[in-house]
Parts: sequence; C-alpha cells; structure tokens
Amino acid sequence: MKRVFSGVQPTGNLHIGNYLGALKQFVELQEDHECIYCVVDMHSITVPQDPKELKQHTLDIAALYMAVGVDPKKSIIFAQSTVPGHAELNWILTCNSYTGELSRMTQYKQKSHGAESAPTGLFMYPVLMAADILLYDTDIVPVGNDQKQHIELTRDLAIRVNNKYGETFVVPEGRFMKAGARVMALDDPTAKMSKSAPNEMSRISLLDEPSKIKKAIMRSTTDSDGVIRFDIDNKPGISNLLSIYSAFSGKTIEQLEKDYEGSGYGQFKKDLVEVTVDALSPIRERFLEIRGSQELIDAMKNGTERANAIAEPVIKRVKDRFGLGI
Ligand code: ATP
Ligand code: LTN
Repeated sequence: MKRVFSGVQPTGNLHIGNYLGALKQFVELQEDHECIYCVVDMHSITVPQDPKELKQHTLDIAALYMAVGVDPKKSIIFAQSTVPGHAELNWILTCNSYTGELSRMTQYKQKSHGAESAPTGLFMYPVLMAADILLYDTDIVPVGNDQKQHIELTRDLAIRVNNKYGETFVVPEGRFMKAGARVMALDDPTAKMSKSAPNEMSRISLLDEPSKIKKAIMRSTTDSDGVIRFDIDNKPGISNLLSIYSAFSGKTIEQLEKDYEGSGYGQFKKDLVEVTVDALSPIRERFLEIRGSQELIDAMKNGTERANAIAEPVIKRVKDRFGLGI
C-alpha cells in the first residue's frame, strides 16, 4: 500500500479552499492507502500565536479532519509536535539546504513582505515541511496548488541526500485535485481564498451558518456579461463559482454550463448556495459532536503512537547514513 502524508496548520477556521484542495483528497485516499494526517502546530509558530488558542485550534483541526470523514481507525491523525522526529529531521535537512533556494520560495516572499530581516522560522518553514514528509517514507502528498513549490523543494532535498549519502529517502509526489486545487477569494477572484484575508465575505468557512454562506455567495464578484461560461482569464469570478459548484456537486463544468445556458447569475448563485449548504451542514454537525469529546483525544494519542512507530526507524536509518551518534 502506498503511503500518504499531509498537514494543515492550526490557524483559524478551515475554508472551502482547504477542503476542496486538500481535505477531500484525505478522505478519498484513506480507502486504499496508508494515510497519515498531521496538524502542523510547529509550522504555525512561525508567526506569533496565543498559546491557549493554539492548543484549541490544534484540537479543532483534528476534529475537522474527522468531521469531513477521516476515520481514525483507518488513518493516523496526530499533532506534529508530539512526534520528536519532525524536529530532528528538520535540522538534518537544514544542513542540506541552501539559503538561495529558500529565498526563492513564493510563500516566504509573500509572508516576509520582502523585508530585509524576517523571522527565521518563516524562512525555514519549507524545510520543516520537507522533514514532515520525508520522515514517513511518504509516496503521495495531497495538497492545494499553492504547495507545489514546497513539494518540489522536498523532492530536491530527498534526491540531493540520496545522491550524497546513498538511498535514504523515498522521493514523494504531490497530488492535486482537478476542481478545487485553487479556490479563489469570493470578493476578488484573482487572489487565493485564504484564512488570513481581512474580509470575512472573501471565504466560506466549513463551520459557517447557512445565512453567512448565502451572503458571501450572493455578493461574490462576477462580471457583467451574465453568461455562465468557464473562462479563467476573462471571467475569473464565474469560473471560480463553477469550479466550486462542480467540486461540491460532482457534475462536470461542461454539464453545468449546459444546465445554466440562458439563465442568469442570480439563479446560478442561489443553486450554488443550496449545494454548498447541503455539503457543509453534515460537517458542521459532526464537528460539534466530536469537539471536546474523549473520542478525539484518544484518536490523537493513538495517532501519535502509530506515527512514532513509523518515524523512529526512518530517523535511525537517516542518522546511520550521516554517521550521527555512536
Ligand atoms: P491560508 O488559507 O491562510 O493561505 P494556508 O494556505 O497556510 O492558509 P493551510 O491550512 O496550511 O493553509 O493549508 C491547508 C491545505 O489547504 C494545503 O494543502 C493548501 O494547499 C490547501 N489550500 C489552502 N488554500 C487553498 C485554496 N484557496 N484552494 C485550494 N487549496 C487550498
Ligand atoms: N505548508 C502546508 C502545511 C504543511 C504540509 C506539510 C502539507 C506543513 N507540512 C506536509 C503537506 C505535507 C500548507 O498548506 N501551508
């Protein structure tokens, strides 16, 4: 069975971009893969976090994994900081990375705003992500499109170490959705939907009430020609809504274009509200059941044990290759 690893940062509520780009794949893959799903709490402290909130967010992301359908009996769910191998491998990979390649990472450039002095953690973020992935001999990494560059770096680091020290790491591959790999902001379809954007109406969170979902979709930015057709360059707003509709309903974009031929944006948006509310309501209900439950704590503790059992022999192998220890 091929092994799958992915992670989500415990920063705030997840939105439908996170779901359609990443979490939906988590659920699909667990049927015929060995899956490891991590809440990457150590990544989130690359920017300051309130300690109490961070702990709660970590539990909430794990609860959301379960609410969307990740089954802790099939998949491993755990918090990154509870497996020491992540930090150990992080250092070893740091010593095999270059400042040049890390300065070229788009996410770093965006988050550091080109400042001359930025937090070192932000700079090192992609190396820790590579450590997460390589620690489990991962074959497949399901993520959104925005992580492509980080996956490439992970592969480069793995290949570099393999060439220098002999076969050490499995070289992983990214896995991206057809519809949903890059969900755009509802108020500005040229920007990625993001947890951190100031405008609440730019996103739909997985736990949003139907009234908020309705408001955000009905107000979403579209063009003025009124034709429901997929054309990212000239009609980014309606194209984004078509992608979301397609991802939630399972209908192809071509089918939707046919279904809505001749009808206006108003009707299309109304139907999209219904499709979205129907998809998110069971997630919200399940989340409220799991949040604060013993089931959640047990699943995460069990996840840590199982993750450690996979990571320990890999760390041992890496240390042997590098001549670390006695
Ligand atoms: P933000 O949404 O604030 O930019 P982030 O990208 O850091 O946060 P994470 O929680 O770390 O979000 O990402 C979790 C997963 O969701 C990753 O696999 C990421 O690629 C994916 N993802 C994030 N935003 C989108 C989006 N707009 N469309 C599709 N996938 C996305
Ligand atoms: N950088 C990722 C989160 C992340 C991740 C990982 C994803 C950290 N470690 C390992 C996949 C595999 C992001 O989505 N921002």
